[in-house]
Amino acid sequence: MVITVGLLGNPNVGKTSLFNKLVGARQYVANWPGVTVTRIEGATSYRDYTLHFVDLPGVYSLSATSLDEKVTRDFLLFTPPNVTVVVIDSMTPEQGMYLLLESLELGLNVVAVFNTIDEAKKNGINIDKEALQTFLGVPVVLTSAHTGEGIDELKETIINSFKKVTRTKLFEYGEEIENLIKKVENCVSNEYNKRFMAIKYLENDKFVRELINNCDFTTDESIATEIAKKRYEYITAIISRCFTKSNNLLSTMEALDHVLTHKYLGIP
Ligand code: GDP
Ligand code: K
Ligand code: MG
Repeated sequence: MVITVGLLGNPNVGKTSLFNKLVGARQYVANWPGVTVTRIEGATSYRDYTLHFVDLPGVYSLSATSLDEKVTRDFLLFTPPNVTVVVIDSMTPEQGMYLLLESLELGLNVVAVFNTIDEAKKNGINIDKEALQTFLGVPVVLTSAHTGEGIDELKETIINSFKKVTRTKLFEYGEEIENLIKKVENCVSNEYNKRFMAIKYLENDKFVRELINNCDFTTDESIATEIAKKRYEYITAIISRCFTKSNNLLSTMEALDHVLTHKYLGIP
C-alpha cells in the first residue's frame, strides 16, 4: 500500500534535511509540469507501507503570489497527498503555524512537525507536545533532522494519520468575517473546498478571484488585514501556552497577552 506524503513548510525549516533522513538515496529529481521549479520525490518502506514523499517548494502561505507558491498550492489544491506533513521550525514557529492554519482550512490531512528540536533543547526551550496536539487538533511530532530524533515516530504518525484521517475543528474568525465567508461560499462550485476558497477570496487572492468570477461582492483591504491579524493572535496564544523556557518565558511570550490566551484557548 502506497501512502503519498507532501512535505510542506517555509523555506529553510529543514524539509529537505528531513526528506533525506526519511528516504535516503532512494530519491529522484524532476521538474514540476510546465515550469522549471525542481520537484524532488522519493520513497521508503515502513511496516507494510511504501511512504512516497514529495519535497514541496518552500512557501510562507498558500496565497500563491510567487511561482513556488503557485506550484505548491496547485499541488495541494488539485492533487492533495494522503498526508501533508507541515514542517515548522521550533526556534521560530509563528510563520510555520500560519501555514499550518491555512493547510487545515484547505482540508488537508495534516501532521504537524516541529523540527530543529535539538536547537530548542540546547536553548532550554520546552515544547508541550500534548498541549499543541490538543489546541491544533492534529498529531504533533518533534524532530531533529540532525540527530534523527523523531524520524521513526514521524513514519508511525503518518501511517496512523493515513488510517484515521483527522478532521479538526477549524479556527473561527468571529461573527462579521464568518458571515462574509458564508456569503462567498455560495459562489464557490462544489469541486473546491468552499471555506478555503471563500477565505482566499476575502484575502483578495488574485487566482481565486479569477476562478470565482460570479461573485459580485466587494470587500475592502481591511478584511484581509483582519483575517491575518486573527490568525496571528490565535497562534500567539498557542505559542505562549505551549512553548516555555526553563525558569523564564520565551521572547515571543514577552508580548504575551493573557486576554488572547483566554479568548482563543479558554485558559484563564
Ligand atoms: P528547507 O529549505 O526547508 O528544505 O531546509 P533545509 O533542509 O535545506 O535546511 C535548512 C538549514 O537548516 C540547513 O542548514 C540544515 O542543516 C538546517 N537544519 C535542518 N534541520 C535541522 C535540525 O533538525 N536541527 C538543526 N540544528 N538544523 C537543521
Ligand atoms: K534552519
Ligand atoms: Mg529544501
